[in-house]
Parts: sequence; structure tokens; C-alpha cells
Amino acid sequence: MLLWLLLGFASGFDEVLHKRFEYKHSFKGPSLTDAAAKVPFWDASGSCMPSADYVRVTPSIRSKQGQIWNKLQFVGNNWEIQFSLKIQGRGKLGADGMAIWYVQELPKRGGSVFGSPNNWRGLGIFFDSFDNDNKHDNPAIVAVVNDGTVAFDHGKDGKGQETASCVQGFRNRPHPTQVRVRYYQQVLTLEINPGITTRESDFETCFRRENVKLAPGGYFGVSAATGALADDHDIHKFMTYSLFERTEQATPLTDETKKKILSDYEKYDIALEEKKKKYRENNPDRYSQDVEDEQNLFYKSLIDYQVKLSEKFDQLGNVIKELVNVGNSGDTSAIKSSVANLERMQNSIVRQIESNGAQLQNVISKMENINKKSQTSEKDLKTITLALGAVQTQLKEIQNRKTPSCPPIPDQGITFIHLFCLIVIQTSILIGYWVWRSRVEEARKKFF
Ligand SMILES: [Ca+2]
Ligand SMILES: [Ca+2]
Repeated sequence: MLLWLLLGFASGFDEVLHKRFEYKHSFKGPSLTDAAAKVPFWDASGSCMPSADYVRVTPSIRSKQGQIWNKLQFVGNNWEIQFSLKIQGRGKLGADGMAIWYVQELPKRGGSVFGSPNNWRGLGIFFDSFDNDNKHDNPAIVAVVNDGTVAFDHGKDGKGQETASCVQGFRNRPHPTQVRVRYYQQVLTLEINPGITTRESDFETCFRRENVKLAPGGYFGVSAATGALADDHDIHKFMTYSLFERTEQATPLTDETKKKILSDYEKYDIALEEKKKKYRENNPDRYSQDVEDEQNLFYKSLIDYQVKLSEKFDQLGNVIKELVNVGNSGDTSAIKSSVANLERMQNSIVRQIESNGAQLQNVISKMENINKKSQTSEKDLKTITLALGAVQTQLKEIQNRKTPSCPPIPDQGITFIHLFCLIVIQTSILIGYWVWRSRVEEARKKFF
């Protein structure tokens, strides 16, 4: 799946365009961070705190700034970013807002423009929560393309500086606000689902502006700031795509690039296995996959054993019924045949118990292995092992009970003593079986 994402093309909502997912310019939960709590290919700074599911760019604490910047330049001319954000605070009003960036140089520090410096070169898209100029036109989304000379005018919420904008609420929505920004052949478009629902049909266009000139080779980033008022500014995902015309040959991946991507993937795979191994070593109190496999094997053996014995006892029940019927009929040859049948069945059950005795021993030794590997379940495993030992003893007793034999069957027919003797033997076997099965059930319940 991951490999498909790396090499494939994402299907887009626009039929005209091919889109290629760019994983080195993206992040998305779950497992958004690596073992060092960092977002791969991204640098977080200031108050920015990535977690497994989302990135909190600022917490709802006054006067905070946070940033997260993609470390790699984006090389294509046309792109689309899809991100979802959640801006929420206790008050009716919040501040300051969040910015999405595509700029020519990575800023070295934070700044006053929603957590990033003024005089950027490239595009800033501002989710401006606070209505500084009191024109009742915030929250708003304001895009400003800057050649490095413009300082954002907070006092007017960027009025007169904007490349495009729309008034749009996005604070305290039940769902994350979903946004698509596309830059294709110098047309900049922003579509938004504000977060009342998650329906695809609830996307609407915030703005579309032509002749927007952005140089290739920019860096994507996200920043946010709080002021006298404060909101949580969270970004849940940031997905970047290269765009190509359907008719044009989408820039094919060269063999070298493919090899590089596969090599990266293999390295990632090896690193993942290594992390899993370390995790197992550092967390011996949790079951490893190996232990789970052995447990599965253990339960399978027990269940197989139980099923086989159950089948035998079902057959035995049928033979006893047949014997009783034949005994009532008084047909001597039929009675002899049924008794012989019963004896065969009894021997068959004894053989089953003998063969499964070894299997049972194997099960017990596997239990001991699991016991060694899993310290936390030691008590339960000991209980089960003891129960199984008791079951084994019971089975041996049952096996020994085959030695008492019935007196020879007279030619004239089966006597009451023969029948009584047989019923006593079978009842003993049945009682032994049910004792064994109830103990196994009890042991399984303890284990689960
Ligand atoms: Ca403002
Ligand atoms: Ca305003």
C-alpha cells in the first residue's frame, strides 16, 4: 500500500489533472511521528508539538508561536496541498490564527506574521481569527503573495495586501476544517469544507485567482500564533501532490529515482523491523507475536484434542443405544455383534487417549515455554499447567480402567452383569472426559 502511494498516482477530484502524492512533503496521522517524536522530513520549532495523530502548532496559551517547516524543496511547477486543521478555544473570540506557507527561503526564526517573519518571498495563506480592524469580516482566509517587500498589516487584517481572500468561519467546528489549495498554471484556488460536516459535497470555493506568479523550488510550512487571546491551533494532516496535465506525459520516474525510492522504502522497512524488535525487548511484559503464535498453537491443540474425543464419545453413545435396543430384542447373534462393536469402540477410545497423551505432553511443554517468555502470565500459566497435569492423570486412570474385563459372553446371550459392567466402564470414561473438559474450559477462561 505504501509502495503504491510512493510510486502511484492519486486519483483526483479534478478529471483534467494527474496527481502524484509527494510523501516527503507530507504528513498524516496515525503514527505521524517517528520514534524520536519528530515528523519525518519536517522541522518543528517554537511551541509546536507533534503527536501521533496531529501537530499542535500552538496550545491555547497567550503569546505563543509555533512553526513546522518541510525540510525539502518542492521541485515541481504545479502542486496541490490538502490539509485539515482544527482551531478551537473557550472564548467566543480567538487569536491570532494560523498560516500555510510556500516560500523561497526557510525562515530561521519565528515572527509576527502568525508565527513567521515578515518580508517572505512566496505565498502565505492566513487563517486570521481575530478582527483587528473591527470590520466584522473575521474569521477570514487571506492569501498574500509577497516579493519580500511587504510587511503584513495586522491592523487592517491585511486589507489591500491580499492576493485573494474570503470571509469564512473555521473556529470551534465539530470536525476538522478541510482545505485544498491548488496552484496550477499560475491559477491559485482554495476550496474549503469548514467542518460542520465531513461530506465531500460540502466543499466550497473560497477563492480562485489567475496570474499568480510563484517560483518553483519553494518550501511548505505551517505556523500559528496566539496573542492576548488564545486558541489551540492544530493541523491534522498535510498532503502534497504534484500536478500534471492528463494529456501531457507526466514526468516519469527515472530508473534511478525508482531505485532510490525502493531503497528508501527498504531502509524504512528494515528500520521498522528493528524498532519492533527493540520494542519487544524493552517491553517483555507485553506479548510478542511469537508468544501469540505459540498460544494459538496451544489452543488449536487443545481444541483438536477435545473435538476428536467428543466425536469418539458420540460414536460410543450410539453403540450403547444400539446395544440396549438389541438386548431388548433377544437376538443372540446381534447382541454378540453389538458387544464386539462396543469393545472395538472402547479400544479405539483408549488408543485415542494414548496417542493424545503424547500430544498433551507436547502442549504442556509448550505452556512451559510460554511461561518462560511471559513473566506477567506466570501465575495463570502455572494454574493451567497444573490443571493439565491433573487432566493427564485422569486420562491415565481412564486408560488403566480398560484392564477390568467382563466375564466371557455365554453363547445363549448377554446377561445383565455384562451390560452393567459395560455401562460402568463407559460411565467412568464419560465422567473422566467431562472432568477433563471442564478443567480445560476453566483454564481457558483464566487465560482470556
Ligand atoms: Ca487579524
Ligand atoms: Ca477584519
